[in-house]
Amino acid sequence: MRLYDTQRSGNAWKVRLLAGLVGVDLPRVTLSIDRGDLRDPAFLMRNPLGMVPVLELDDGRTISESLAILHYLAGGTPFWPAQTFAQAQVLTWLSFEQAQHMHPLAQLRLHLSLHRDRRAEDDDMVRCRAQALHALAVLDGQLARQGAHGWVATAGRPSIADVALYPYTRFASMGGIDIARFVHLPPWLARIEALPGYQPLFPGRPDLNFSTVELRE
Ligand SMILES: N[C@@H](CCC(=O)N[C@@H](CS)C(=O)NCC(=O)O)C(=O)O
Repeated sequence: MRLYDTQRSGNAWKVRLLAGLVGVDLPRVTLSIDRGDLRDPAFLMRNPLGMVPVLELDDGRTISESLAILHYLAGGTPFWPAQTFAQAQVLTWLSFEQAQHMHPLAQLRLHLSLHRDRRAEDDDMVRCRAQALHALAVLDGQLARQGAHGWVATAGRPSIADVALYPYTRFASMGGIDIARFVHLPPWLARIEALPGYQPLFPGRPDLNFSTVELRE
């Protein structure tokens, strides 16, 4: 099994994070968007959408979309609960992540920190900021309901909902959002970072979680 990713992809970070938490060794094939690797015909055979992450199984079959990969890797582990009701709760928050959370936070990080091709005052960035603040407020409210040491979907223990929501919440400051304005988010991020097997964005380098440059291979 191997993971196609890019160095700074938050969606691929979800997968590497879960692999670390469940103790799965996941070799990486790290591609570069700037080099055009995601438009390469060989990569498009693996994922016609031209996006990472992609998980390639040993028999050559592939799974794309971060949440589908998380579901695949979490099967049989506590990160995918056994009870149907708890599974439904997890799916609710995974759906929230894709529909409301990831996109505005990713756009802010991409344009204000990585590409630096927009100003915070630009209309689309103002819109993304409002959407991101709303999503973070919803997440903060959910964590408040789950109690002081609770997790997003399953109060008693972390699930793939926590894993999926972690990277782009962690990146919020790169989009100009001060996470400290939300009472419950910083301790939840710290709880995830204290889990055995936690993986930073760059292996062994938690100081590079907010890196704006690709490291040379
Ligand atoms: N819904 C997808 C989104 C994946 C996604 O946006 N991947 C980005 C990297 S984080 C990508 O591959 N972008 C390619 C491009 O911008 O050309 C998921 O959750 O996996």
